[in-house]
Amino acid sequence: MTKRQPLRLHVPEPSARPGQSTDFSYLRLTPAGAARKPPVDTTPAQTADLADSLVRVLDDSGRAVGPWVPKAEPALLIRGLRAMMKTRIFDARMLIAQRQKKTSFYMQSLGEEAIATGHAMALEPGDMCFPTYRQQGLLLARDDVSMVELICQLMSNARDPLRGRQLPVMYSYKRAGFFSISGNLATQFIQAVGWGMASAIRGDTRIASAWIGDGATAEADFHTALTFAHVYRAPVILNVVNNQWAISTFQAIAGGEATTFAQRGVGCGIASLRVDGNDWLAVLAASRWAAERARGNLGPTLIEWITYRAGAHSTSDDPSRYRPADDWQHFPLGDPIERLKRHLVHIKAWSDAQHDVLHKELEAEVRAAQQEAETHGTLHDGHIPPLASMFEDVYQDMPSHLRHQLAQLEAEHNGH
Ligand SMILES: Cc1ncc(C[n+]2csc(CCOP(=O)(O)OP(=O)(O)O)c2C)c(N)n1
Ligand SMILES: [Mg+2]
Repeated sequence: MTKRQPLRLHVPEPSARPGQSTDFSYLRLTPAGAARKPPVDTTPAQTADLADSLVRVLDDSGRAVGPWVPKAEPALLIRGLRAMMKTRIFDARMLIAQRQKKTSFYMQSLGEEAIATGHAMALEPGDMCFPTYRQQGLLLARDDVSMVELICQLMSNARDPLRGRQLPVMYSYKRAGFFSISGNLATQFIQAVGWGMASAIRGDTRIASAWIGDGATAEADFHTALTFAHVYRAPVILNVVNNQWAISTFQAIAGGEATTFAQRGVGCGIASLRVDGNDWLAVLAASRWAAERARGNLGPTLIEWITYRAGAHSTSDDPSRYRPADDWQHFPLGDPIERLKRHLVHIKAWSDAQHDVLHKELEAEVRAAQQEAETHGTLHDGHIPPLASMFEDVYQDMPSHLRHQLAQLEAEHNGH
């Protein structure tokens, strides 16, 4: 009998653990300007090379190069810079608020701010995003929702618009095209495709934008969404934010090793791009390209955004336990804020002095919003919505058993 070697499985590992240094060559980067830009009516199969390379506009010196340079006035770029800085400052303050027990939980988008803020500026009012918990930049890039309202939810106070029924960071703003965040990962993808299909069935003109993380692509919902989006050419943008980590799990465990998440799209017959997510200009250009395809009945587009989750997964996580502490400093795609700033300085539309002034202005704006929100209470001081509010918003007409329980509650309270 031939002696065969025993079978074994391959278990992917990150290239470094705490105390070591990450070898980022696994990212297989291509230079800025190298990726071609196909016409919006390209066939999905013809995007195969773009699902493997990397769409980048900004080079290391801050120049915008290549076919993907978007048409954008400096004023729009400054709006983008402002939105990213505002998001970062907002996150930093809310992280401190959590440490002060003013809110129970927080999730930052540190290092990933370009993706949501750039994407927001490629969409139109009425389009619907189905975000995960790391796309607060979609809201902060536009002024439809005030920071005061967001902070009231974070602090679970008397003005919390969702009255304590969601995790603090899981906003819901239909009026701002921001679908209620669900903690059940990947549901966003099927919901977005369904919403986009409904928009087309009604003969509407609004498109959907779906959001998922690298880790959550391992969920079945991701694949189901791709099938429906492909079959019906649903007017949807399928965003995969590959920030290298899913809590303590490296992206290779979800299937990113030696292939890309963008290639999943091509395999399903969906036009797909792999894009530098820390390059605000590339984010704007790729998002516009995908939005134009969706709006023109040319079908869905999957975009894999390459970025790095610079902060902890959430306030309940300690990344120093599972990855090198200085990883972000070495991430080859850098800091999205610094990169856009460098570009603006390069085209002489911005200066260090202006940057400092804007930073101070935004800090004051966020601080003032927090102070106003705190006048309605924080988690710490127990200014929560009234107990009886848990009976509201469930049924249009409260059924008798709930009316009875509400009466009981009120009787008990009056008795105390
Ligand atoms: C269906 C489901 N499985 C597991 C979880 C627990 N969970 C919450 S966040 C998270 C990691 C997600 O990582 P990724 O999709 O890469 O997104 P990121 O946090 O990096 O933005 C996990 C496993 C969940 N909320 N829902
Ligand atoms: Mg992730």
